[in-house]
Parts: sequence; structure tokens; C-alpha cells
Amino acid sequence: MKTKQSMTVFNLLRNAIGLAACGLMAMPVCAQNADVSREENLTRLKTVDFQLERGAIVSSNEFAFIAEILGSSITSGSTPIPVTAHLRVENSIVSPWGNFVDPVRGNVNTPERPEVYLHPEILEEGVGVTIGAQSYIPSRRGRYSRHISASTAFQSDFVIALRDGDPVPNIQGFNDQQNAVEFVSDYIVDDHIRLHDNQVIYLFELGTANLNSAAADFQDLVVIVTLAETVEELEEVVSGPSLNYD
Ligand SMILES: [Ca+2]
Repeated sequence: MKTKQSMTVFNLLRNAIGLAACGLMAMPVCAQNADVSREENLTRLKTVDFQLERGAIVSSNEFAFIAEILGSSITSGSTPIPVTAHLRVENSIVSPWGNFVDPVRGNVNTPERPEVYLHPEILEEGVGVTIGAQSYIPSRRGRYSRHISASTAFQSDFVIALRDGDPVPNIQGFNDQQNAVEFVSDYIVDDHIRLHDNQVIYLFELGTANLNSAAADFQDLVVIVTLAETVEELEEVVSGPSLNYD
């Protein structure tokens, strides 16, 4: 359990990150402290008691969640290739980012950040939430064929789950792509991952089956999931402007 004091420290750290990023990146939203609102709403969340069961999010209480794609970077040669993603909530597939089997319209490896997904219903204890992702490579006549699939449902070597306090991943981006650490840079303090207890970040490898290869760079898809006790609390988090989404 996170104490009140450590939450305050967390809050200060997150605000410090926001301010540092404002100074470095000079993004227009920073001028009005616009990032604070979302971060403050985040730090107000009461801790949800959840575990990762082989990678699946399972809570021992009712919970709500948001899922947010932080980035995707994967190429074949120097050409970006499509990545699709979806969620499985208990036994239902949820596709907020387009059709999982449509590499054109469902592609999330794009310069535009896909929408944050707020699941509209409270979930019962014991319900599992997992994320699946799939890459595609060009085949004939402008078509694509499936390349590598990975899911957080399994204890898979193709997915890394990061929680608060974990060491920062030291994985170099393949072929001049950004390193995995760049995708989670908003969540690093003192060389450690700093998240709310209610959060987990998933790093997906979708480029190579040889995880010893330099191509295994674990930023082919990066997703953060945030839990809360109620949907309303997460509506406030999502509606608050932030550095990432302005
Ligand atoms: Ca990559």
C-alpha cells in the first residue's frame, strides 16, 4: 500500500517531470500548467489491489481501467510496418484502436497517437484484462501477411511488464529506432520506473522471434494501463490535459 506521504512524493516527482519536460520541449500546453490537472487526478486515485497473473491484470476488487498506447516503432528495412492491438476483457474482445486483423485501418504504428481507451463499465473482481498485439509484413500487391503476435495473457518472453520501482529497461532501438526507454521517459525518476501503484506498462516485441537478436527492441508497441475504483475517477484523468495529450 502506498502511504499518504509517498503519494505526495509521487505527486511532486510527477510534477517535476512535467516541468522538466516543459523546459526541454517548450510545448505550448506547459504555459498554463495544463499538465498538472491530469497528473493530480492520477495521483488522487485510491490504490486498487491488483496482480499480474502471467501478465493479465486481475483485481481482487471491482475496478475500472484506461489503456493508452504510448508508442509503436517497428520497421522492415527502413519502412514502418503495421501493428494492430486490442484488449480482451474477461471473454470479450474490445477494439478501440481499429480492427485487429486490418493492418491498414487498424494500424497503430502511426505518427498520430491513438486515442486513450476508457472502458465504460466497472468490472467485477477476478475479471482479467489483457492486451494482444500483432505485426504485419508486406506481401504481394500491397497486401500484408501476419508476422508476430503477442499477448499479455501469457507469461511470454515477447512482453515485458513494468511496475513502479522497476529498473529502467536498457534495450537499444533497432536500426536507428528510439530506445525502449524513450517511450517511457515520462515515467522515469532516478533511473527507475515511477508509476502509480494502479499502473502497468507493457513493452511488446513484435519484430523478431529471436529475442537475442539486436532486432528485439521491445518498443514495437508500448501500452500503459491505469486502474481505478470507479469509471468517474478515470474520466477525470482522461479529460485533464497533459503533456502527452494536448
Ligand atoms: Ca522496434
